[in-house]
Amino acid sequence: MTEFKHKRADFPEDFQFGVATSAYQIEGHGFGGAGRTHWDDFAATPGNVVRAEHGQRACDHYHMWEQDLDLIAAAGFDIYRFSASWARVLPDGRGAVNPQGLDYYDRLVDGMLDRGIKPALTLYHWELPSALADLGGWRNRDVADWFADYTDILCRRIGDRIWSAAPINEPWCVGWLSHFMGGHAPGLRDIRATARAMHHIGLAHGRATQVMRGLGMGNLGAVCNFEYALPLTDSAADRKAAQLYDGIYNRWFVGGMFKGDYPADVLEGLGPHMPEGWQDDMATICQPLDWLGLNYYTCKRIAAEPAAAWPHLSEHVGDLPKTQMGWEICPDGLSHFLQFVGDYAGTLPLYITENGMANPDSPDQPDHARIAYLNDHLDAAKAAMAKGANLKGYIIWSLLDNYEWSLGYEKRFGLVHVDFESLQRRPKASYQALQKALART
Ligand code: GCO
Repeated sequence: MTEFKHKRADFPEDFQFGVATSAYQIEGHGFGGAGRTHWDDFAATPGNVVRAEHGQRACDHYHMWEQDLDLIAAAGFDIYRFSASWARVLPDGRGAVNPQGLDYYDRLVDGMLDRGIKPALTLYHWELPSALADLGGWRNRDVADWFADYTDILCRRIGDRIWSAAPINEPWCVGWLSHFMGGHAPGLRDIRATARAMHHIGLAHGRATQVMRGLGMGNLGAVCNFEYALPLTDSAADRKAAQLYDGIYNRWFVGGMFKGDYPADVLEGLGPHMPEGWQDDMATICQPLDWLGLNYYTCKRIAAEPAAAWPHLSEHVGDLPKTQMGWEICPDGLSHFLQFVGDYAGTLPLYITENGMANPDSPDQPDHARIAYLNDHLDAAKAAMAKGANLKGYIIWSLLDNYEWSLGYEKRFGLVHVDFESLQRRPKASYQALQKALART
């Protein structure tokens, strides 16, 4: 497939398109006085990251940002969803500010506005300052205050020009993937740490939201990731296991943030490990929000494992065609979640804040698979809109090939190819197809 089936004109007038990136994955953390992060520590530990790759140089967006913003503008995107690095602003996570860091985000935001691009800020996309990790990181309740202070310092500088803001990207990854599964920094496999992190993330979200409201910022939301949980077989046990997986992955954070309540099935397992008095925090976690962002990539097949420890389940991959990540391509899940989140977000505007695929792209090979993937997911989005989902925008992960965390630089998610030796950027066929589809006629 070489063309997009969908055109801008096929969507409502106020529907917007965008691209997303994150700080540690593209900026080059070795530049500009940024402090050490727990991702630098995680990557420096054998076995955590493919080839021990890290984000010290990444795409060198720190120096090449003008060129990258030009690419966003030239494609016709309305929104750029970017993140700021806590350790670039506050190298030790609190205390001394790095003025170069604030200057950098200031330039970046002005650069977006100069090009007619709306800045959609995420405050935390996973690079916790190492100095805070030393103090327990997300396990320490104080993280909510540290995060509120960082939010205040950054947003006093750039908040007046931000179009939208969300505190924490993909709470499930920050909590469960990083503290229960050990797949992301800090690489823990510990249920007590998990329960605490999963609660303190919500608290930090709530506190940061209060700070931004206090500064007069509007259009504040949350960005959660959702994975479509399907039972491996039709047995009652597998169906129950899939439901619990759904609770942990898809219902815990929106439950806290939109209802001030955690799902009972998940509390059965996490409850005994929660910090004392957690119930008193629910009002802070549940702040009024202006929108909900959904990051969606794939489905998972879940089987019951009665002999294993809670949550007594195992994860499997089914037979659908797969991306370079080995993730099944399952657009049905996207329509499902666009309906499902209505139970939490009501009639608030929804944004797909991430969707996209990794593909083994080379500059001379058109990425037709990505065009098909995006087309199919836009089909699913439109189906949900036809059923009433209040979807207002579609943001693609990602602008550039970048640092795919524990999988290093091998998995290419970009609309633009990056040669990690020369750092040369080359728009892929998907970029060109989107440029045509987004043109205002
Ligand atoms: C995410 C992430 C990105 C990943 C992408 C692909 O929010 O999950 O924001 O950092 O690179 O999802 O795995």
